[in-house]
Amino acid sequence: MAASNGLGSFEETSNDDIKSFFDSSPPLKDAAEIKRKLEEFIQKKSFLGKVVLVTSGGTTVPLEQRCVRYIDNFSSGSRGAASAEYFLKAGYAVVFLYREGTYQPFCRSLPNNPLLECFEVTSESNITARPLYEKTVKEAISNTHVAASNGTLLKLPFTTIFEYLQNLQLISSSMSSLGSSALFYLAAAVSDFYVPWESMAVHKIQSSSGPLDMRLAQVPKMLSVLRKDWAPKAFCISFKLETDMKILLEKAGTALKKYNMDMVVANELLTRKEEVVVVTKGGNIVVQRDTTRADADVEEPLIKLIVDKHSAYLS
Ligand code: PAZ
Repeated sequence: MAASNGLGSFEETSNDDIKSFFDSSPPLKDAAEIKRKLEEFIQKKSFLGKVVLVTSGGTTVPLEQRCVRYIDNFSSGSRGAASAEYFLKAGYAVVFLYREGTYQPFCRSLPNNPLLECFEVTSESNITARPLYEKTVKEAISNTHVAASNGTLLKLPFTTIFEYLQNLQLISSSMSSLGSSALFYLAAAVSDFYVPWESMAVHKIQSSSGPLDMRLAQVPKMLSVLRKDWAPKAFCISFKLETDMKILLEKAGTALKKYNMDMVVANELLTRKEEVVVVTKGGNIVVQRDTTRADADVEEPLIKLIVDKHSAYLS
């Protein structure tokens, strides 16, 4: 399945396409509660400064309404989690819209099962971090606590393409009140194709019916409506992932113009942790990881660049 911020190829998406996508989607669970949390978060933050939406991880496309099988989009969530950390350090409030089960801010260097691997029972009433993980665990706990007590990190999970886009719409319209202080950093890998809910099998598809022949519809291009209607004044950054370097910059450049983005971050699958190219109307900027430091992330210079550009945009 192709992945490209819901961009796919570059045909126009009409408001009718968008409306019919949302009308036919299964209702978002807890939508009222998500809206309430967002409003509380944004109202508080709007007095203090800048708010960024970081999207992270891949969306699934269910094949059955009572879903047993689905198509997935590649993304570990490492980019989004690392970026959220650097935005928090730069003083932003962060709405972190993430795929359930993917990397989380401040916990990227912990093993998958931190409780069992990082801690040991030292006496009947004591559990302590094992020496190997002590520093990482301390940092993870204190950074998470700082974000929680400052109220600067709001985490919202998604799994399916329907949940992702419904959340994106809710968050964008809540953030539109922030005007140009709002930053959209759309690093999630979003399905380009999906099975519309009303034409989806209800129950598990049976192999006894023979080979599976399935037609996928195109996901409407939400970036254009986000830019035009949902958050017209915000600073918008989308991502472009390709595996063929020859087409990467051209596709990123097309997305920049077509969706009127402020930046498109272009990355190639195998080198994405080392280097990205930030495509802007003023030219391309290559951003690389500091290779003299083993634990340096490419997100560190990337977020610094974005924070500077967003400040310039605000002033
Ligand atoms: O999540 P991760 O760190 O494994 O990978 C990040 C990424 C490649 C998914 C992201 O940088 C990206 O390019 N997202 C947009 C993908 C796309 O839809 O083109």
